[in-house]
Amino acid sequence: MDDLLAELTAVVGGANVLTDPDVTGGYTTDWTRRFRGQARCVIRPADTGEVSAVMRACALAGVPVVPQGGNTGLVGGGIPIAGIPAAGIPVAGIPAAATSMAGHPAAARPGGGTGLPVLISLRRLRRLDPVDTVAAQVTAGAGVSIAELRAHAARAGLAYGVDLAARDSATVGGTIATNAGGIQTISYGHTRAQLVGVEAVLADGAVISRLGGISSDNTGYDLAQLLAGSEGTLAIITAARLRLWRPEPVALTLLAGLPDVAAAAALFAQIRALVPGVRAAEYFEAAGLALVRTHTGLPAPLPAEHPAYLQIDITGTDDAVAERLAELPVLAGAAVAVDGTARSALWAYRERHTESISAAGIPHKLDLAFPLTKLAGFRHALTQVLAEFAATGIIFGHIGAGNLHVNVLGPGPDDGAVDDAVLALAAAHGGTISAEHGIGRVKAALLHLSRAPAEIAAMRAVKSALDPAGLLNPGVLLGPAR
Ligand code: FAD
Ligand code: 2HG
Ligand code: ZN
Repeated sequence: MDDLLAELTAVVGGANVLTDPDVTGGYTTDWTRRFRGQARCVIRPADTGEVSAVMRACALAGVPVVPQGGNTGLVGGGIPIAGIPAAGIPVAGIPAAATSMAGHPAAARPGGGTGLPVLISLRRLRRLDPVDTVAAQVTAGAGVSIAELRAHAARAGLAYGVDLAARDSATVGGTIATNAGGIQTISYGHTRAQLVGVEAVLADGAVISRLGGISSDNTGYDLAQLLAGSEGTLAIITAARLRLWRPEPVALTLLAGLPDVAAAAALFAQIRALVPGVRAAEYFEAAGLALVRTHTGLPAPLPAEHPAYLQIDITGTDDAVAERLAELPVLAGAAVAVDGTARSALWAYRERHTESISAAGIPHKLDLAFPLTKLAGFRHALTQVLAEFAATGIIFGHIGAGNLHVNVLGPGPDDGAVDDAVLALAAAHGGTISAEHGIGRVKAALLHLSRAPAEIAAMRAVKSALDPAGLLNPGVLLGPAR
């Protein structure tokens, strides 16, 4: 056993230092199976003190650290790479030397420590304090899942603003690190909008803590906001003070069949103008619905088939909402669900897209957003680009937030050409290359498509200030200097 391993074992106990590849494989392969890495070991600390001691030991040894929560991330950000990514990420079935990061240029990086990284799993940080119903806040450990957090808030009559299909595994820490969005962002915003404060461990092991719950706190830089979307590159989040909401219940869910994304965006705008409480607005297409039905055995949601679908959750009283929606003839053939069971049944068509796509192959996942007026132009051009790669596109997303998740099946997992082409197309159409999943390792070399050189330089300066040796999640977010 090397010195570092011995020291880490002394901190977390032998049972929480994992080295057996059969066990660590679940941590070093990502959810999509597209990215695979290698760790010196997986460390499972139980509390903030242990995380701090682990970071101190790794910093002294100059060994990089990859933080991981539920491992549901979709951009290779929580997967340790063999050494620094000089040879890129080994992808499914392909030796590291034969490939680079999803086909992008290998990301050489200054700093980053030496040797295989330590993967630090935060899942055991399971603190969950009683809900403060007056302030509508709660403190949760980084390892608490979003489903557990939502259930805890619901028992106190409140709601957590972020919800996503990965809710059973995705963690508080991981969703802050990626600034996760999900199905309710048009009502409550991304994860950063839920943050009152965080507790985190810096690269040298120092702990910063702001869990006091003072919502009027104007004392300088907001470090919690800095960590939202930092993807494990600036600090390890150990707990968070989170805002909760007193929501009006959803009155109905409707699913309408439409000719295309332009019609879906237009109908969303019409409904939003008619009824104040649009909680969620989601989009999917015939190809995705077909995969979901094949994978799940679900029946067709509507009597007729359509090229595109818009799904909407609306709050308010049933009668008032129904009266207003009756003004829209396009909704005549829509499915409407009012009770919880029927609503969940309708939501399954949208929520089961990700697993159904993975059942069909290893997808290239691209996660874009546009101003609503630009969605149709991009969608039209995308068909042409995908045809050039003989690829199948499964397109769906949180249309209310201008988001389209483009999943591409066909090209091999190591072939990044289609990724590059779709991301460049998105940028050319005024879109962003990440709506909610983040940049991770797979898009690090392409950050310039969405961020100006001065912005990237400012981000690098922040990174260098907080992590001068480049030990935290090397290769993620800030790719090679250009
Ligand atoms: P991980 O995957 O473990 O890590 C993600 C990133 O955060 C990595 O860079 C990692 O290093 C870093 N990290 C993790 N924990 C910490 C910590 N404590 N401190 C510092 N850094 C940390 N995303 C959305 O935004 N919206 C969706 O609707 C959505 N739906 C999904 C549905 C499915 C079925 C799946 C599989 C994924 C979905 N995702 C969605 C993506 C994913 O769930 C989110 O990115 C989520 O935030 C990841 O959380 P995690 O705990 O699994 O983090
Ligand atoms: C969703 O909105 C998730 O369902 C996953 O963000 C998207 O699988 C995807 O590409
Ligand atoms: Zn999403």
